[in-house]
Amino acid sequence: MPSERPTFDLVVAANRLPVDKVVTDDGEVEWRRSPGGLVTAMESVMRSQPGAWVGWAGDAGEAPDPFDEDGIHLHPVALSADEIRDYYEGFSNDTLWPIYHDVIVPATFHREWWAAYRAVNERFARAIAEVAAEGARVWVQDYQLQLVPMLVRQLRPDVRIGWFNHIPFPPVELFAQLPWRAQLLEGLLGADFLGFQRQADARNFVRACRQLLGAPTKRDRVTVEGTQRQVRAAAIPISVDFQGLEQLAKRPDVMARAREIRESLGNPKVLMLGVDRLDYTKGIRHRLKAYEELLSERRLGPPEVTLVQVATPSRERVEAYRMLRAEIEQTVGRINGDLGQIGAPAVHYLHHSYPREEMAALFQAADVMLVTPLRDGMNLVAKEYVTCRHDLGGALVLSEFTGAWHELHQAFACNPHDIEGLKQTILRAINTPAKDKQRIMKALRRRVADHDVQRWAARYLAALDAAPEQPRPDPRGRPTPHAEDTPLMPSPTEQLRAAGESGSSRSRSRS
Ligand code: GDG
Repeated sequence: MPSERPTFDLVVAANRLPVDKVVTDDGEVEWRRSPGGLVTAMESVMRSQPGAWVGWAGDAGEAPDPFDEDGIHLHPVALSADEIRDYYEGFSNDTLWPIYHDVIVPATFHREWWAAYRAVNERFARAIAEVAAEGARVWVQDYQLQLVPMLVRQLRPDVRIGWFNHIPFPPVELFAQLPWRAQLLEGLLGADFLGFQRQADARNFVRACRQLLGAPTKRDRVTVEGTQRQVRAAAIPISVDFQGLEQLAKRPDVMARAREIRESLGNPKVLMLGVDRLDYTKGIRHRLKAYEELLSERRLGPPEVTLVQVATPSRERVEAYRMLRAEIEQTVGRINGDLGQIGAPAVHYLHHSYPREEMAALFQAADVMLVTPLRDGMNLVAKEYVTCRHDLGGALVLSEFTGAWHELHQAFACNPHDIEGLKQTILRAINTPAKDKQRIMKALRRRVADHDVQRWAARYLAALDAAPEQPRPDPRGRPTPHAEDTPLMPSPTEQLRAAGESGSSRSRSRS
């Protein structure tokens, strides 16, 4: 058991630490808290008990020494430039991301990417084992760290392990394409509790365990064969910091900025807004197509109507993202060329990231918010929009393929694949009488206010604590056998033993 280092009763592990490195003018290194919902949720939990956060600090090469920031102990994990390419951009974002999002673009499989994913997951597990106190709660985040639950269990059978998936979990028919499907499932089954955005995601996971591992399942539980261990998989949808964001949106300078934005756009009758990471899952192309058709059919048109599309730069070293960017920018150019007017472009396209204040002002300025993903774990933008509309103005067009839609049923629902239907929904969102839209907005806001991110974190940890006491694995760390079939690939235990063999795996690679 470690050592002179401090240990913690709550350990969060995520691909990234919740801070960004900033080098000041005089060359000093500072760490600035990145303002995500997860950090806010953790702040609320870590206020009552000190906690540690294990994650990558964002630069290639050696990791900085552990440090404390605003009451959280930050424990950086190193990634080499090759690992950023193979584990992060490769396996996480070009293998898992497309498979988990309905294969909107084809997934790429490379055995050396898998080897890097395994090696990095193992490094995370060791770092967690180092900072976790006896009997600690370990909360692992997201698809980049799916082997971590089992690896931590092997190193530290005394801790309680949870994992939360921020993105969808795919139907077994898609998941089964992964050459490493069995290892991923076994990695996750190292947890005591697995949290998902939707019930359908949890069900997909349970079904994958039954069909691909032959594991016995009952309702939301999977029994890990040979150990009698039971793992529960359930939906606990993530949310936003309702109070904090609403307060920001009520600030006089933010409200004044919202008015200024409308003025600078020529006070259009209808301002439509899209805010997304520039990702093929977000349905930006479908949104632009529907908008372009509405304009060319003269059912809408500038200067009365305009669209602001914020497309935050994302994963620009992955080919599918470079192609998407080129396509979106070409489409915006065509729409403006064909349908814009002098001083009144049809689309204001912004490939930037903005401060939170500006986002809150944009949300308040927009009459119609277009959230049209083809598949999205949750989509926090939808919840942020309604949070900012304390004036009960605005209308939310929301894709049925987002996790958010399962909570925000009153929104103007759309199927983004159905361009004709999407056009009708946009027109409905514009033309519904203000009184009815206010009633809808009130209901949406109530839902988000009652189910904010603090409640999400509290519910998650309560579910983790309530997970059944587990018979602990054989201390000799023997791999868990499959129920009926022989393992398709070595189990994580065997992978752990085989660590260091990545050279031979590289030579077997398909690429
Ligand atoms: C993953 C899942 C799930 C965007 N541009 C700017 C900016 N943003 C903020 C938004 C929002 C966040 O980024 C994006 O969150 P989403 O939920 O929409 O999408 P992903 O990034 O894909 O997140 C998703 C989420 O994890 C949480 O579980 O909902 O399904 O894919 O908060 O406001 N923020 C600022 N400037 C920008 O330019 N400040």
